[in-house]
Amino acid sequence: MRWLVLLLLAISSRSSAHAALDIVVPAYFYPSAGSPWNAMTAAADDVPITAIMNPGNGPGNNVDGNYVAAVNAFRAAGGRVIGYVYSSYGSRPLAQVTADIDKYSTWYGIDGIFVDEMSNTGPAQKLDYYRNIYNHVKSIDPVWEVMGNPGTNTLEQYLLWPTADRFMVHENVGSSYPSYAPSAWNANYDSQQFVHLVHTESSATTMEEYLRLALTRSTGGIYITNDVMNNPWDTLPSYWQAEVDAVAAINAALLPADFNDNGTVDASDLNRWRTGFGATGATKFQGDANGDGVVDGADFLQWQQQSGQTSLPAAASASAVPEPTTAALAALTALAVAAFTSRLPTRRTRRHA
Ligand SMILES: [Ca+2]
Ligand SMILES: [Ca+2]
Ligand SMILES: [Ca+2]
Repeated sequence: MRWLVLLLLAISSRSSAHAALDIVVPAYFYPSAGSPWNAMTAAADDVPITAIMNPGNGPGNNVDGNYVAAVNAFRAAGGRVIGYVYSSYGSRPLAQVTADIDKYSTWYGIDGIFVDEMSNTGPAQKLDYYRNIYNHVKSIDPVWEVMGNPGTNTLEQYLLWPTADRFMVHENVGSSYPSYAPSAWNANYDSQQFVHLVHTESSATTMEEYLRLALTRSTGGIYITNDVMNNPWDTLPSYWQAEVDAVAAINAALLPADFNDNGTVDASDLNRWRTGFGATGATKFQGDANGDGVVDGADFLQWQQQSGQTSLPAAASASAVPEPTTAALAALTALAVAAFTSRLPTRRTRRHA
């Protein structure tokens, strides 16, 4: 009867565990009075925002009190800040990169490091170079994030080595975004590990379409701006508030049982739950819908309740994974229930051991 208890518990303790979209802002603007840092701070309790601070093509020569104040206010409001360093595609001396990282660590209370100009090819020495940067950041604080920016698709080895926690795999003009195709391997990982930047997109309507499109493209981090080259990152977009509101609306509609974050709850999500069944310390990507870190029957129940639902308007979901037939879904459900119930005794034994 324990399975029944588990299911009843699941019904009573349903909560949301969204892999929410995170707005990743290259915040390459000085925090003077009335700067865009204020608008970011005002939005930081509405949506997840990661701001990349960049005082002077890196941390600059001295700690800057205006940056301290802006960063602290933004983080107090819920925002996250990572510090910009450049790597010249692996040719900048490693000691210079780590010295910049150490300055951020000494001068500012932040959440990690953004490594710009990341190479996206071999040989292994390149991967080692970036792994050394990664290890240096983690030696300062294991919870500090490393975001790498190849600016375009990259090799899976960069993720596996590892060289970064998140990868910026699109940085280009708005007109190129519809035809962009992420590397196929991205879909095998948590969408939160990938970030897309789009600049030179003048239309707020198109911006909203691209946000929904991004959801179907294995990305959890996004930023769209109407600012243009040569520096599209020294202002916030004129439609900033509309972008914040649109991301907040998308996040509110995200389905906890959409384990692969493609906007639709279907058989592919159930497969992910089956693979992850029994896992602890698990993420949504592994099948944990209710955010308790365990993949179990409670999460299956959420999948069942949300099956067939989509978090995307019709236009954007048209390109999503095809719907499985009802019969296929029923068969998968039966398999899943069998897997679930047959493994319960093991779990019960473990609990009493
Ligand atoms: Ca500009
Ligand atoms: Ca899905
Ligand atoms: Ca769970």
